[in-house]
Amino acid sequence: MSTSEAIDAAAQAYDVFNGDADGLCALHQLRLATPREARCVTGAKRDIALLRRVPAKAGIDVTVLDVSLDANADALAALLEAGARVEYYDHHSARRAFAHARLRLEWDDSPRVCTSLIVDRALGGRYRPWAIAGAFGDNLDATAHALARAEGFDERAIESLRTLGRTLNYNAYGETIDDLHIHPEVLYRALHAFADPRDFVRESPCFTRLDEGYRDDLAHADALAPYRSGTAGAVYVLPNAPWARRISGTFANQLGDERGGRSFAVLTERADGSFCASVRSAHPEARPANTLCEGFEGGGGRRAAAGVNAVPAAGLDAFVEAFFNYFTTEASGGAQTCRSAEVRS
Ligand SMILES: [Mn+2]
Repeated sequence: MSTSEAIDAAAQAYDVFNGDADGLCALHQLRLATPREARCVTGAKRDIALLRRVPAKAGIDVTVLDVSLDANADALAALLEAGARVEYYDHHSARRAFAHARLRLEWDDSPRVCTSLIVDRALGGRYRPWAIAGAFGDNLDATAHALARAEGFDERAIESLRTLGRTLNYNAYGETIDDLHIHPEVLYRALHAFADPRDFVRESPCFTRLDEGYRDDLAHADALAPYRSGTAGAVYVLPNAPWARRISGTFANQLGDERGGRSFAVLTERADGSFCASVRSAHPEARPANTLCEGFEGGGGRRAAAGVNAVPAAGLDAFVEAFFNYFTTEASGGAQTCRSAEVRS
C-alpha cells in the first residue's frame, strides 16, 4: 500500500478504544487478526464518551472497544444513521443498546468477562496471552490465572502478564491526558509492534518507563498516613498532583486487596479544591460501595468499587463521617453474626 493509499484507508476507518489495559489489549488482538490503517480515538480511562469524536459520515468503518454503550448511544445512533458501519465490543452498561443492520454488537456484562476476553472469544483464542494481560488489567485475576494455567504458562510467565496488565492499566489513570506518562495511542502503537506480550515487557522502553513511574507513584502513596483510620476501614486523602491522580485507583485497589475485612476510600484533591473519591467495600453484598457513593452528587459504580466525582471541600468531613457510619454498621453486624454462630455451635 502506498502512503497516499494508507492515508486514504485511515480516513475511512476509526479505532475507538478505552486507553486502559483492557481497551489496548482488545484492539491489539483485533488488529493482529485483521490489520488495518485506522485513526485512533482514545483517552484517559475516565474519557468514555469517545464516539462523538468520530465524524458521522457514510461508508466509514468504526470499531469501538471497552467504552459503555450508554455513554455513547447518541453518537452511535448518529453514526449509523449517517451510514457508518460499527463493530462494538464491550462489557459496561448497555441499557440503551438497540439492533441495527450496520451494527455488530458483542456485549457481555458478566463479572468474569472484560472486553479483551470478548474479543478473545470472537477470535477463537488466537492471541490469548494479550487477552490474559487485559483481564489482569481489569482486575479479573481469577479468570486470568485460570486461562493462563490452561495455556500451560508457568508462574513466572503468569506474573509477567499480570505485571503488564497492571502497568498498562496504571497508565490510563489521570484527570486528563496530560497526567499520563504515555498517550494511549502512542502506547498502542508501541504495543502493536509485538506479537508476544512477554517480548514487549522485556524489550520496550515504553514498558520500562511505565514500570518506573508506577513504582515512584506508589512509593509516594505508601508514605502517606491515613486521614482517618478505624476497625471498619480507612480514608486516605491524596494531594492535587499528577502522581496522585495516576496512582489513586491502583492505590485504592491495593488497599482493597490487603483489606482483611476493612473498607477503604481514597480521596484525591482536584484543581478546584473538591475531591475525587474511590471507595472499595470489604462487604460488597451487605454494604455495596455504590450505595454509599450514590448518596453523593455524581456518585456511582459497582458493589465492590465505586466513586464520587467531586466531593466539595466543605463536605470532606461529612463524607468521611458517612463512610465510617456506613461501614461500621456492617463491621459490628458481622461481629454479632460471628458471636451468635459460636453460641449455636
Ligand atoms: Mn474493561
